[in-house]
Amino acid sequence: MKKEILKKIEEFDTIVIARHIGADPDALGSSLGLKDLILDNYPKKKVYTIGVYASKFKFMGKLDNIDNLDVSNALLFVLDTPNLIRIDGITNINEFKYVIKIDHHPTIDKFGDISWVEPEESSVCQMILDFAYSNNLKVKKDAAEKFFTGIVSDTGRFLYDYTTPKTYELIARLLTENKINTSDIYSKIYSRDLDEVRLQGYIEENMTVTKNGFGYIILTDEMIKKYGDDTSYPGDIVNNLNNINEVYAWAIFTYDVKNNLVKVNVRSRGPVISKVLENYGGGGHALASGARLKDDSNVKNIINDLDKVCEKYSKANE
Ligand SMILES: [Mn+2]
Repeated sequence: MKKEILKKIEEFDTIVIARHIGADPDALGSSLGLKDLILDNYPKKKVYTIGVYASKFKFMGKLDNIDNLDVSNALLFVLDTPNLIRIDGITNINEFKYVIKIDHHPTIDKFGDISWVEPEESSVCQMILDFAYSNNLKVKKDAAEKFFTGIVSDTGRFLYDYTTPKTYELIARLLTENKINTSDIYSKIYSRDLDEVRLQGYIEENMTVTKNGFGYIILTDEMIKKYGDDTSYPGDIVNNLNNINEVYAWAIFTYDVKNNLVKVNVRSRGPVISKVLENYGGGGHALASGARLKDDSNVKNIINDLDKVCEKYSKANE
């Protein structure tokens, strides 16, 4: 698989790299890092990384615009994205000559002329780094920093499931071969606005916890405005509510009035939650999922479904 993918990179002059909407450091690190990797090894290629991102991720690199690009002879990479509707910036992948999917989410849509999907890999950054080393490609500092950022972020600093000996081996080689300033990267990923920290305090104080071990909170537009008016905060905060004895799974529902939707961020330390979110047009990993609802009509249903999943889990583990 990794050899075949390299052959396709060598074959195509124009390469476009896409990833999921609501980009996180793994999505950005893998797409921007793959671009650096290709250009460092094949300087004559034309490579574009597309989509939009929140301003807090500007430090990861610049994105490209392909509005005026003829893609009929281009190779498209879709990274870190299990379903077609979540690809950022592309409505029809069939406009491209050849499509390669690389992902570590469980498959939702099968697509791609090549589909390299490994749900047990910690991150797509880890997969691309593995791809690079397996093919003896040069991994220079620019790419190395992006891969490091994505792996650190998707593993929660080597804390979550799927942080394996392979993760540490790849990181060890990366840090041996590249002088990268890891503390600078950590502070870029983990420095937070006071508003966000205070919003987390509000959530911790006011979250509802059911007798089945499901914790949730609904953030109104008023609350969002009170704490800095940034609807990307909950997506970050949700990762920090782990390891509470009374809570097996937890969710934050956020009214995003500007974009006319309700964002749902869910995490779990046991019960599989992704199936519930898939039923409402979302999805993700077994223990980390989300959805974007076009209105609030299903909020109660999602709360009930997730509570049931926790009930089942708590009964099985009593
Ligand atoms: Mn990822």
